[in-house]
Amino acid sequence: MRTDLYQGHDYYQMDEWLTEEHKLIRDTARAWIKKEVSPIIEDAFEQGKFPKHLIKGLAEIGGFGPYIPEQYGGAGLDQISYGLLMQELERCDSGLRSTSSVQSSLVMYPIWKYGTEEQRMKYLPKLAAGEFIGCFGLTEPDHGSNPGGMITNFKDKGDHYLLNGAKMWISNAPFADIAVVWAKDESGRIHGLVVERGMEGFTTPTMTGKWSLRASDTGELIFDNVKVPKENLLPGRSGLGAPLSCLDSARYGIAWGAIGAALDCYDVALRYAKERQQFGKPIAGFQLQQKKLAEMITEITKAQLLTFRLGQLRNDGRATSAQISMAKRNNVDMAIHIAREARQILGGMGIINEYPIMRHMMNLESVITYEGTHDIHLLITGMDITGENAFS
Ligand code: TGC
Ligand code: FAD
Repeated sequence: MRTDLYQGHDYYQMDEWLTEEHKLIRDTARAWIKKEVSPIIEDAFEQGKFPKHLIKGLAEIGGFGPYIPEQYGGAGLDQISYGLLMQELERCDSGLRSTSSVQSSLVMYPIWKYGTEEQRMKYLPKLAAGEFIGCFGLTEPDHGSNPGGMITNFKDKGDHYLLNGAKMWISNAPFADIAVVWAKDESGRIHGLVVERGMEGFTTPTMTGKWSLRASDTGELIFDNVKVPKENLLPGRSGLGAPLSCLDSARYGIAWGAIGAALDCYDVALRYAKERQQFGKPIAGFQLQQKKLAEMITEITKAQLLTFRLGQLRNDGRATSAQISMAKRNNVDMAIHIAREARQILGGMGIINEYPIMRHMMNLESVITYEGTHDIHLLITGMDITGENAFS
């Protein structure tokens, strides 16, 4: 088993912008990961299972609802803290960050923002403590990039709603206790509903065969005449903007997370290049390897600056959806390139699981697709700057 020697890289001294609390949150997460997760993550990835015994520890480091107010069990932290946590988690594995960001931004966030006080008190403290795991059902087999076309629907039956349809590619679905599901009412308007495991007609088959994000469980959500109590509808917001606003929060977390994956690849490649000797000297002494490493730290530093500024804007409530799209798209693409370059620096050793690089590379293929594909985020920027919609 490889010892996790990771140390952060801060080429532009951005740590000076962090508070003592930020550093404590980051360092606590890093220490927990090195002790509890790094030793088992390759195994979990190989087995294709999320290691559920980590849920308690994830809750303890603030991984579930870091910015949700303390009165609901969250940690009441700011957006930079949330970002730093996502960066540390994805530094280890994108699937680990997924579990945390889905729970925080796609399950707790909509219940907090659009739920009743009763719904908040019923679900949020349990989700924050990891006693409940949630999932978010937006994507359908025939509606991925275009969620507005969804066909999952519910009918008002007087004392309950009757829910029918199917969702696909849902992170955490196979073991989630609750699902925040987006479905159309009889007039075609989209609403969020909390569907609980055990409701008759609700099943969550596991999706198998993934070569990416293997340490995260992915499944379907099937609704076959599910009777959903009326009090499970989230009344605070309807329309496609409701789920998309949750995505803003999760995409912001991914922007930070992707930097974590890139930092890990860079860290491993830099250390390897200094140690590995060929032609009588360390390969770090060859210009071609230096070019790769120098470009990596340049791109990481640019992404760190972009994302830190985005965090400040989010703290002030001023970040736009289009700014978040730009950061998600740029950072994930940057991380994929760095993973590919880092793998080459390790030569043959780059392809085996003694090092994390191939795992990051495979994971990032999901990250560049979910929460809006690379293309969709470009079109969001395109529409923002031109005013022209090129989606349809
Ligand atoms: P469009 O007409 O542009 O917008 C419909 C309404 O929504 C509003 N809106 C937003 N509101 C809040 N936040 C945003 N980011 C918003 N973007 C748009 C918009 O103002 C409008 O409001 P109103 O009041 O006028 O009705 O919608 P469209 O149908 O043209 O679609 C736009 C598009 C393509 C950008 C959008 O649908 C999109 O982002 N597609 C990508 C789908 C996606 O990202 N799916 C993610 C599924 S969840 C997931 O992947 C989890 S992975 C988790 C993990 O494991 O980490
Ligand atoms: P499609 O929408 O079919 O896109 C296929 C290709 O066409 C892409 O390259 C896309 O960019 C391109 N394309 C589509 N529309 C346009 C256009 N207008 N112009 C130009 N190009 C276009 N969803 C959830 O709801 N909850 C989850 O928890 C969740 N977890 C996921 C976990 C994993 C591991 C994965 C892989 C996906 C997950 N998703 C989840 C689904 C994810 O959000 C979708 O896969 C994603 O939104 C893309 O949808 P799609 O796969 O149907 O691709």
